[in-house]
Amino acid sequence: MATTSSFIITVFVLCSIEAFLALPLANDLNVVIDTDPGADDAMAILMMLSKMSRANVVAITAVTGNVGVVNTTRNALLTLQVADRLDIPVYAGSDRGMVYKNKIDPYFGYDGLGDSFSEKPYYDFTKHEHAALALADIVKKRPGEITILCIGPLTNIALALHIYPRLLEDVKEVVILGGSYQGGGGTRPGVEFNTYSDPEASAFVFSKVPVGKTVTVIPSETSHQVAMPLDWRLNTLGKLESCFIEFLNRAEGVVLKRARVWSISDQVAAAIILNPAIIKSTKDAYLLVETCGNTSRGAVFRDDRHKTTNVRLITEVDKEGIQTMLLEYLNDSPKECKFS
Ligand SMILES: [Ca+2]
Repeated sequence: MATTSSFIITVFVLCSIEAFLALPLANDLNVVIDTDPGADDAMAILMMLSKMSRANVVAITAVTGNVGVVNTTRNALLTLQVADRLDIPVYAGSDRGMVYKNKIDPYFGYDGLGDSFSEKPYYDFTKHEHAALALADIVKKRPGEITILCIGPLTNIALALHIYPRLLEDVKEVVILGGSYQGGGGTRPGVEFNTYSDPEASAFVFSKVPVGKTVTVIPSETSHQVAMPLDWRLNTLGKLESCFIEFLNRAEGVVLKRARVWSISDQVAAAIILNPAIIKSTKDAYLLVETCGNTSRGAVFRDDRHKTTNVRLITEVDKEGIQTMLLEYLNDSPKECKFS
């Protein structure tokens, strides 16, 4: 009898373990990527779409940033094509900032992907829902389930907040690549590119974070800490036999020719979502965004006297951990390279 009971218990335990292991891990991380590709965005998107990834990418919403929204939308589609994931819906968003027209920066080339791809997937801008509407709709239908990865200016997020004011209450998490909190900047002294591109949008989003909740922010000081040797990008990561890398080597071509170190940013935001264990330190803070001023427009200020906090700043990440992730995630691409 004791043997029979032990057998039943053993079978029960094994079944429970098997059921636990069989849990659909992909479904615990449902992500909308709001993005302005941009070669660094393309790399972040491919990390999210790698077979190594635990994320289920629900949609991509494109915004004007690195280049205009016509290019960022088509670049998002081309990136999905490379990953063989054109099943993921793409929505084009704003072609300008909340108040002013963005200043485009051809850092990654005039088309955002090194001006090196002859074909890009077709997108009919007249037939698709606006990105802000799509964002509001997705979050509204799945309260508490959606993580938004924001790796461009926050125009679409601010517009979605206007349409659906409960957006930040109903998301699971928002991860924002943007701002600098110690004068780091990059675009101007103390001013980071994404907040510089649409300061009114960033100011609005930070001001609407519900009390008791925070959004996660990777400031430029943190991504600057993990800049990598150019030789590592060219001769280690760049030599992987992977369609992702073949695509990214061309997309980053303009930058890699002139760079002294390999700067990464959007990739850090993707990495902390995929593997939070690489976060080494954080600081809760209350952030404000300057929307005026000849030199300070787009600067972010930390208000230490404020009684509540609105952001969780990621202040340090594991550089070697990110290098390992880049090598593993970007090596895991489809066999057929679908770009020309
Ligand atoms: Ca970006």
